[in-house]
Amino acid sequence: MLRIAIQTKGRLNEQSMELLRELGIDIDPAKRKFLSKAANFPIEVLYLRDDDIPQVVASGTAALGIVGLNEVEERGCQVQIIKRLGFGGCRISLAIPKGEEYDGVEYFEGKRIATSYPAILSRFLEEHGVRAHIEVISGSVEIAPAAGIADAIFDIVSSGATLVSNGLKEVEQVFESEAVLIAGESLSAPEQELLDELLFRIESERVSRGLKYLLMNIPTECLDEAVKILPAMRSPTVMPLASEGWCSLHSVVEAKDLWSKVRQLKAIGAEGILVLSLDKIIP
Ligand code: PRT
Ligand code: ZN
Repeated sequence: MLRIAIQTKGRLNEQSMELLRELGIDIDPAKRKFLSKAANFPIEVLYLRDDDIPQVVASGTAALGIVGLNEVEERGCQVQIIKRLGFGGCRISLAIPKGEEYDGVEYFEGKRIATSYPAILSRFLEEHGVRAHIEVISGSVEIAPAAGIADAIFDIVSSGATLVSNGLKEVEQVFESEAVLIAGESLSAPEQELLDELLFRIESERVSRGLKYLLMNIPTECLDEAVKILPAMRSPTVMPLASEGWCSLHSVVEAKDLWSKVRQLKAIGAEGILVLSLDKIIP
């Protein structure tokens, strides 16, 4: 049994659950408990606050976790980063009141900076030889300058709207983050085997994303030209049609090339072109 820790609620919960669903793991959200077993895969989901996930994985209480890279970095836990998951993208930035002039990191010398990420911030300041006072605040960091608690903030930024609405401007982007799949440093052999199966499924999801399945009828005499337009995974599949001189051609194309391929295929006589979404490609 593989135990995976994910966020109970919050920004990463929905997409973490969605990822498990895409991998064919059936967790009934209606029957959600602190610990929920999947119906069709030897995995159980442990729901936690994101702050606790790196430690729980480092200690081996859960073999895997899905959490922001920012939390892993801040907590400095001994875990392996197995995969970047492509959601929950954000950055941690230094921001100051918008009316202030900024001419480099020396600006922060002697200043008070409010943050929930003191470890990442102090590393950055140290690297730049800047001495500042770090005020640790666990939430609503963006109001600290207006409240007189700090001169600047170091906080997560996504669209930047929160900074703007609090009269702040982003001056240094220090850390880029996204959701990551993490694992303990020493998985047992059965856990490693289940993780390999999950990674195999993640990879087929990734490969199939951005691809389209194309079917069309084409005059047999144009087949060679069509095959040149459509280099598929190996080569396109060709099947004869009942009507003489025509065949059916099946292939996979990258979504970004779809319309240019369709134009070229129509130009050589393709008809009845069907474009289908691909669910999975098993390499
Ligand atoms: O309750 P729990 O402790 O589990 O959750 P939490 O409140 O600590 O975290 P949560 O759910 O807010 O975020 C979880 C993770 O999502 C973070 O650790 C990041 O990895 C990631 N993430 C991605 C973000 C954002 N984008 C984000 N925009 N986390 C927080 N924000 C905040 C940001 O601080 C700002 O205040 O959202 C606000 C809006 O951002 P703008 O720039 O779009 O205005
Ligand atoms: Zn949290």
